[in-house]
This record gives sequence, C-alpha cells and structure tokens, in this order.
Amino acid sequence: MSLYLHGYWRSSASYRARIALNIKQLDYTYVPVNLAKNGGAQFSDEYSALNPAHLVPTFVDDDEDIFLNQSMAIIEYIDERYEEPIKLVPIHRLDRARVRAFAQDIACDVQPVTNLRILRHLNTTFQSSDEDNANWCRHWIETGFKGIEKRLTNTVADYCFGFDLSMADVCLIPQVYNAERFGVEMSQFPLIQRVADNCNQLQAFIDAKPENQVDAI
Ligand SMILES: N[C@@H](CCC(=O)N[C@@H](CS)C(=O)NCC(=O)O)C(=O)O
Repeated sequence: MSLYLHGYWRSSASYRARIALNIKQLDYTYVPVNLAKNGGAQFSDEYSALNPAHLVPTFVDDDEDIFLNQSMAIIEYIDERYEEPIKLVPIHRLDRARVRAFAQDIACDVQPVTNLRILRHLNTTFQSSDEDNANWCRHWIETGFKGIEKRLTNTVADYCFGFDLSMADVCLIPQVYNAERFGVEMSQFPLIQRVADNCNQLQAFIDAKPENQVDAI
C-alpha cells in the first residue's frame, strides 16, 4: 500500500485530509508543497502536472492508480476504502446528508473566500494591506461560524454530531485553527470551541496539527 498526500502545513484543506488519514490509522507519505516560497510550488511544472488547479492537497493511492484533488473527495474516498476503525460519513442516509451539509458549510462557504490566492488577489488588485486581509478573513469566518454555532445547538455532544466523530469534525477543527490564526474571538462560539477542545485531545488530530508537520516553519 503506497499512499501519498501532497500538502502544506498551514493549509486547512490539507489538514482535513491529514486528520482523516490519521483517524483511519493509515501510513502515508507526506509530500510538502510550499505555497509561500518563490511565488508558490503549487505552480511548479511538476506539481501542475499532478494538480492543474494549483491547489493542495493532492492524494495519491498507488495501488488503485488514483490521483485525487479536493479534500472532501479525498476524505470520502478514504472513508469508503478503509472502513475501520470508524466511519467518518455516517451509513444512515439522513445522518450522512446532515454531516455532508455541515462539512460543506465550511469547505464550500468559509474556507474558499479566505484562501491564499484570494488574499493575494485582494493585495495585488485592490492594494489591500495584511491587516485588511486579516479583517476580511475574520469577517467571513465569523459569518460562517455564527451559522455553525446555531446548528450545533441541535446536534452537539462531545463532537459536532453527538458522541461519534465524523467528517464534520474533520472539517471544523482546521477552520478553528484558521480562525485563531486570524484573531477571531472564539468566546463568541462556545460550542465550536468545545468540539475543538475535545477533538484536539485525540492523537489523530494532534498528529495532523500544522505545527507538527515536517514543513512547519
Ligand atoms: N476545495 C479545495 C480547496 C483547496 C485549497 O483551497 N487549497 C489551498 C490551501 S488550503 C491552496 O492550495 N491554496 C494555494 C493558493 O491559493 O495559491 C479542497 O477542499 O481541497
């Protein structure tokens, strides 16, 4: 079995994939792609051949000869191929739909507008400062978190959906990392903070943390 994850330590989409791989207790080779240095290795010929969208992560499973981008597709692929020790996407149809919707609140509606290429574009086209960009990120993360906090009132226990870890937690925790990075006041979101505190005690989440990656600066 040869699994590879091309990612970047501070990329929240890569962080999601790392958590999923760790929960499934899979051995994988982490291949750093430096998004920041010299304009970004995501634009190198080598990486562009692998992922023409110039984004991380990219996941490779040699045994199945598959190259996958999009962290949500990667997580679902891993979840279907390796069912143990737990399912991240619930088996029950209604639970599955709810978990996917929650995860997409983050992966589709929050993270994309705070992505590096958006911030670079704001900077080069509209001359935004680093402080403007941090305000931008805080605004969009808080906007998303307000809805997520309300949703959690109906579902939360130790984790987003009761006492079972799911893809919702896998997506939420990297977004909390980003929120803290951009100075979001997390006391506004006690349920999100509770889930983050619980998840961050688990080894799979600890090992996936940005600061614990080989390419962390
Ligand atoms: N929807 C994609 C998003 C991937 C993404 O936005 N990756 C970011 C890091 S979190 C990236 O590679 N950014 C590089 C850039 O903006 O140039 C996924 O979930 O995999």
